[in-house]
Amino acid sequence: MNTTDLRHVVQKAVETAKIVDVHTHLYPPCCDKLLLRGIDDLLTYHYLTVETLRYGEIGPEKFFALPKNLQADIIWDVLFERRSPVSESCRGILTTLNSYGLDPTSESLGSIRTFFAELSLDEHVDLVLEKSGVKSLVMTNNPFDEEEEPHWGPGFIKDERFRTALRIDDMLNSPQAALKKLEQRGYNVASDTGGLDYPAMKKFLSDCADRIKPVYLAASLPPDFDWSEGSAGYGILRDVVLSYCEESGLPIALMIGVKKLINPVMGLGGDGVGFSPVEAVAKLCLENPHVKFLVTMLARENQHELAVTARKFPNLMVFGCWWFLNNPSLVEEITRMRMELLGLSFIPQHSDARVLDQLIYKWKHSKGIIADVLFDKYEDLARTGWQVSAEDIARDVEMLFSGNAKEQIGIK
Ligand code: FIX
Ligand code: ZN
Repeated sequence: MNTTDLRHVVQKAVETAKIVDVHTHLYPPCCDKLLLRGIDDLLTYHYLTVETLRYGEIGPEKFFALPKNLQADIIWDVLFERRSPVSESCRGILTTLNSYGLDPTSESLGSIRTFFAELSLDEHVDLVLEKSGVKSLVMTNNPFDEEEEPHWGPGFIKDERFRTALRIDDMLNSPQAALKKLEQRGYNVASDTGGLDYPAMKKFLSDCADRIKPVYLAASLPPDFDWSEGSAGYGILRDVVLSYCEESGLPIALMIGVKKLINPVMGLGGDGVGFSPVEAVAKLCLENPHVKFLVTMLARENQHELAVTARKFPNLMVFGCWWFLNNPSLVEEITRMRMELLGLSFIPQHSDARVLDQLIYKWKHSKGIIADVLFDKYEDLARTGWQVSAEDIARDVEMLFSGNAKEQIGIK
C-alpha cells in the first residue's frame, strides 16, 4: 500500500471506528435535566468558566451568581467575540457547532439556542451518539449523589448505550463522612470492637451493584495516594473495595493525581494537578494479581513511568489522556509514547464528557491525533518491509477504540 493509500485507509478506519467511551459524566435520557446538553451547558463547562474568569472582567462570586444563560453570554463575549478562541475547550465548541452545520460567525447565540431547543432529549442523544461514533459510554455514578441516586431504578439501566460505574471516592477519600451516610442508610458499619465493619461496607457495594449493574468500580485519588499500611482509606480499599472486586470480578478504575479545590471559589473548575508516586500503582497490581486495574493519571510527568509499569503488569490497563492532558500536544506525545511502549495494549482515550454534545468534539479531536500516530507507526513498519493490510488496520483500530475497553469492562 503506498503512502497516500495508507493514509486514506487509516483515516477512514479511524473516522468510522465505533467507540466505547470508558469514562464520562453523562446520564441516560431517563434522568432528563441531569443530562447536560446544548449551547449554554457547553459554554458554561468548567473548563471554559475558569478560562473566562482569568481575564478578571468579572469576579467568580458575581459570575456564578448569574443565571446560566447570562454566564454563557459572558463566556461567549470574552472568549469568542473579543478574542480568538484558540484554547482546546473553545475550539471544541466550534467543532461541535460546525458538526451541526451551525456557523457561529454568522449566527447569533440566540439562533444557536433555538436550534438546540428544537431537539427533544431522545433525538439529541441519538444525534450525538451517531455523530460522535460513540456506541456505548460509561457514566460516573456516585451512590452519595443526592440528585442522581433517586434515579437508580430499572429505567436507569435500560438504555444499553449508557453503562454504569460505581464511583466510590467518598469511601476512600473521606471515609468517616461516607460511613455516616452508610449508617443513615441502615448499614451498621461500626463493628462492636470499635473498628470498621468491613462486611457491612461490602454489602453496601454489592447492594449498589445490584441496583445499577456497574461495569467497574471507580475512584479519583489525590497525588499523595500511597498504597501503604496506615495510609488514608488503605484498609477500606484493601479489605472492602479490592476484596469486593476480586469476589465480583469487577475491575476498578483509579484516576490519580487530582488536587481537589486548590481554588474553591472556582467550583468544579477549582481542581488542580499533582505528581503522584506510580510505585503505589505497581504495588497495588503486584499485591492484587486477580484484580483488573484501569488506571489513568493526571500529571504529564507520570505518563512515562505509568506506561513502563503497565509493561510489567498484565492486570494494569492504562487509559485516556485525562482532563488537563486532553490537549492535542499532550494527546499526541502520550499516545506515541504508549504505542511505542505498549503496542496496542492500552485504551488511548476517554472523553470525560459532562455535556452530551462534547462527545462530538472530544472524539473528533482525539481521533485525528490517534490516526496520525497510527499512520506514522505503519510507515515505520513499511520501512522495515512489513506491509499492513486494510484488514490489519481495521483490526488494530477496533482494539484501540472499543475492543480493549470491551474486554476490560466485560461488555459485548
Ligand atoms: O474525577 C473525575 O471524574 C474528573 O474527570 C472530574 O472531576 C473533572 O471535573 C472533569 O470532568 C475532567 O474532565
Ligand atoms: Zn471525570
